[in-house]
Amino acid sequence: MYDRAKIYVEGGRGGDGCVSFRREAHVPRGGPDGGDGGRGGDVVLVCDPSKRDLASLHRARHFRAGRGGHGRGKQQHGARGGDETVLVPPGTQVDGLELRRYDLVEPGQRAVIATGGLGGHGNKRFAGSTRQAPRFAERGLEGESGWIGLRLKLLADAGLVGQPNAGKSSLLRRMTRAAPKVAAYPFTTVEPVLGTLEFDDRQLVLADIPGLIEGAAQGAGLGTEFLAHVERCGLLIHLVEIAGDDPIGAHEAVREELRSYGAGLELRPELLVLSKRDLVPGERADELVAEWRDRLGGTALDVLAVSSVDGTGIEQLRRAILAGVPEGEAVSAAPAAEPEFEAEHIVYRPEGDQGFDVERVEDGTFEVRGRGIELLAARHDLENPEALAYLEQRLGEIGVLAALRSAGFVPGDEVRIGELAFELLPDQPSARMLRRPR
Ligand SMILES: Nc1nc2c(ncn2[C@@H]2O[C@H](COP(=O)(O)OP(=O)(O)OP(=O)(O)O)[C@@H](O)[C@H]2O)c(=O)[nH]1
Ligand SMILES: [Mg+2]
Repeated sequence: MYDRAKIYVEGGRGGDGCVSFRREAHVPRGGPDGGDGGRGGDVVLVCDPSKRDLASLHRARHFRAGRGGHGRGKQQHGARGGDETVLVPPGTQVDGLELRRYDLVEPGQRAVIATGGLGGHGNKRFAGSTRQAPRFAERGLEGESGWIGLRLKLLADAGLVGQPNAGKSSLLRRMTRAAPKVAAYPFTTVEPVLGTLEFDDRQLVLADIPGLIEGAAQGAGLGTEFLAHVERCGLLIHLVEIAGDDPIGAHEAVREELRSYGAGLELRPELLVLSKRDLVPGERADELVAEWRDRLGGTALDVLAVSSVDGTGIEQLRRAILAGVPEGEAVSAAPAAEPEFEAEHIVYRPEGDQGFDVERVEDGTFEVRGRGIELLAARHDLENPEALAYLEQRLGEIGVLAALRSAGFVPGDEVRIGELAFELLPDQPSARMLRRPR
C-alpha cells in the first residue's frame, strides 16, 4: 500500500511584459503599447474518491504548471498559464511549500500547492509624464517550486485494533463485503483494509488495522506505522480473544501502544469486543462480559462477546457501532460530488512582503534582504540601463537608499539583492551590472 509520496511541484513562470511602441501610418513615433505577461499556472491538488492510494505519485513525480504567455504589442496581454492538476485520495495530508499544511478529506476539495509566478508589466505601464517612452518592461517571475510530502491517512469511522490473531479480519469479513486474508498465524494482515457496514439509512467505514504487540511503538512487529490510519477514526473496536492466555494483559498491551503512539488515540471511545465467543460455553461468555464491564468501569462504551464463526453477538455489535459513531460525523456521509472548494491550510510561518534589511557584508559591499525587494529586483533586466534607473528610483522611494547610506554606503559600492549584484550610482545612469542572475 502506497500511503506516502514525495513529489516535485512547480508553478508556471509568469510571461514577460512587452516593450513596444504604437505604429500608425500618420504618427511617426507612437506611445508605448507593450502588453503585460500572463500569470503562470498553479499546481493544484484535487481530492478524488476514485483514487485509493498514492501509488500513481510514485510513477510520475514531477508536476509543472504552464508558463504565462508573453505580452505583445498593441496592449495585448499574455494568456494565463494552464494549471496542473494532481489527483489524490480522500484522507491525504500534505506538507507543502513554505510550511503550509493541507488536509484533503472531501471529494472535490482543492488546494493550490504551488502558485504560478506573476506576469511582468509591459512598457505601457511605466509611461508617465517624466518617462514618456520607456524602453523596458518587467520580466515574469518564477512560480513557487519545491518538493512536498504527501501522506494518506485512511478515513474510517471505526478502527479494529487488537493483538495479532485476535480475529479482526474475520470480524471484518463477517460484517462487511471486504475480504481480508484470515489465517491462524500472527500478522496475517500487513496493511489496513477497509469495509463498509450497511445500515438502512447510513453507511459506516470500518478499518482492519494490522495487529499490535507490546513494543510496537518501538518498532516491534509491524510497528505502529498503521496507527496513523486510526488517527481519524471516531471509534475504536478493541478485540481481545475471550479464551486467550492472558486477555487482561493483551488488552493492556494494546492500550499501552495506543498511548505511546502519542496522538491521543487512547482517548478515543472504545468498544471492547471479546472475540471467538464460540470457544467458551454461552453462560461463561456472559459471565466474562459482566466481569469485563466491572473491570473497565465507565472507560469503555460497552463490552460485547461475539463470534465470527457462528454470528453470535454480531447484530448487537452492529448496533453498538452505529450508536458509537455520532450522526453527521460519519466519513461516508460526505456527498460524492461536492462543489469544488479550497482546502484549508495553516501557515506556520507567515511570510510578509513588507520590510527589508540592509547589511554591510564587507567593505564596499552591501546586501539588501526582503522578499518584496527581491521580487522587485528579479522582475527587471538590469542590463537595460533604463530598467536599472527605474529600479534605483523605486529603491529610493521605498527607503532602501536611505538605509544603505546610514549603513555606510557610498555611491559606486556594490549592492546585492537576491541573486543580483550591481554597482549602484544613484542619480547617474552609469550603474553597472556585476553579475547576472544564475
Ligand atoms: N473459533 C473461532 N475462531 C476465530 C474467530 N475469529 C477468528 N478466528 C480464527 O482466529 C485466527 C486469526 O483470525 P484473523 O481474523 O486472521 O485474526 P487477525 O486479528 O486479523 O490477525 P492478524 O491479521 O494476524 O493481526 C484464524 O485462524 C481464524 O479462523 C471466531 O470468532 N471463532
Ligand atoms: Mg488480520
